[in-house]
Amino acid sequence: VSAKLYSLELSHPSQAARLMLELKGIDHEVKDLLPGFHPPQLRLAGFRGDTVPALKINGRRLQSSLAISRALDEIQPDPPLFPRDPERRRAVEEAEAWGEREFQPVPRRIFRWSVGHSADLRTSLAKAIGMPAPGLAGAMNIPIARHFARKVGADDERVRSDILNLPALLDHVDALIAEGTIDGDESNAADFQIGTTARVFLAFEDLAPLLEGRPAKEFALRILPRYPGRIQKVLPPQWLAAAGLATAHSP
Ligand SMILES: N[C@@H](CCC(=O)N[C@@H](CS)C(=O)NCC(=O)O)C(=O)O
Repeated sequence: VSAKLYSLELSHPSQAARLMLELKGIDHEVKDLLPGFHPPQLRLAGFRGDTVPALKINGRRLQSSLAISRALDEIQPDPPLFPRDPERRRAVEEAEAWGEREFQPVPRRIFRWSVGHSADLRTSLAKAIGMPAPGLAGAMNIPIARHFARKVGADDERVRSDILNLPALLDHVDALIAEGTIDGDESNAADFQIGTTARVFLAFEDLAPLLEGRPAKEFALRILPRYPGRIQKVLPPQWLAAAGLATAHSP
């Protein structure tokens, strides 16, 4: 089996796909695309959609973390990403689907809103990917940053409510851990889908405190010990306070 994973370094579902390839022991190359220029790069590699993870494996082109988890189980059944017991399999599929549909988009919207609103963050991201003159590159990237925020509906109202709802989403992750659907002895597709998303929240300086003391935090760090990004404090203090987060302005 030879595999090439197209990824964005900070993309949590791309990290999930990489971890699943590692679990399967499938030899693979990871190609990190240039953020903002990834759609034409993916087109050139023969993919139809704009999103990563995208995987070339055995002559097939797969796009979306859900398609990748299933294909990997077909190509290399052991160790399985979905339990063989039908009832447990259904629980894992449901948790994975929830993770992809409800949980995964949240840090993406908050991240893209943040990039569109913070020159400091744009500069540090430009620096991290080795752009020359990062301050200038960061300033020129406002239209690109806002385009990608609009593409996922990351407007003020949506992001404010994402932050407000985050404790309820983390409650759901903790419940899935408590019932044993995720965070068991053998990692499954839902572990990678949900664990990588939970891990990204720890990289947001504003949001990490929401995970403090939760089983979701240990779980996220176990699934993805190192995440390459760090998102400094850029979110409006009123939005954070509404989600129960103390801010610098609180007593
Ligand atoms: N939900 C899909 C899509 C993932 C997705 O939206 N990935 C983001 C990066 S985290 C992306 O590639 N976005 C590109 C774009 O919006 O142009 C999956 O799980 O594969």
